[in-house]
Amino acid sequence: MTYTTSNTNSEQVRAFQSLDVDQQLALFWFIYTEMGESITPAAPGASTVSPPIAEGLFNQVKDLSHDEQLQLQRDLIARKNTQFAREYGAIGDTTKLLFWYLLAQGMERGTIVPMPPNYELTDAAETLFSQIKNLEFNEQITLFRDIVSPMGVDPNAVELDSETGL
Ligand code: 45D
Repeated sequence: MTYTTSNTNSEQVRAFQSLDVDQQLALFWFIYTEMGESITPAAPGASTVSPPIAEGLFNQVKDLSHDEQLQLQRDLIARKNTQFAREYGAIGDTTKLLFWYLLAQGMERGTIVPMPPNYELTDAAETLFSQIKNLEFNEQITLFRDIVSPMGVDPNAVELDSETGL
């Protein structure tokens, strides 16, 4: 099955991006816990996803300290120009989704920095969360792809960064 990228979710994408970085991470976590079992990464021949590439990126994160893991995720959302952000930016959208999914699973298993207990969403994030819960599964997938797609840095779309040399 293919999921086309469309503009129908663009309002929600904008709402997501207008949250501060930590709220984006927190909301994304709550979405994961909500979707839980409905995500089936093992779907045979699933679209254009590349599991080895997602796992390669995930393993890089797994080996970092918890503080570094959190910083790396914040940097991806903030599109900070790092080596990792460029690797992320070079992969396909569905593979990006799988990478985030692996991170969320790592949080459950304790290999990735967990959510602090009792962390609360702002009203804006809560509102968006309710809207997302009301979307059809396919609409949710499309929305998440549109959210994770522009994270990181597309290595083909930026000039050399004088600060980082990347
Ligand atoms: O201290 O076609 C805060 C595939 C506060 C298969 C924090 C798929 C401060 C192929 C920032 C909150 C499976 C790929 C800490 C399709 C603080 C295919 C930390 C579908 C510690 C369609 C917060 C895949 C953190 C799908 C660390 C639907 C938050 C995948 C981290 C969906 C949050 C994936 C994370 C989802 C959330 C992943 C990592 C919803 C990940 C969500």
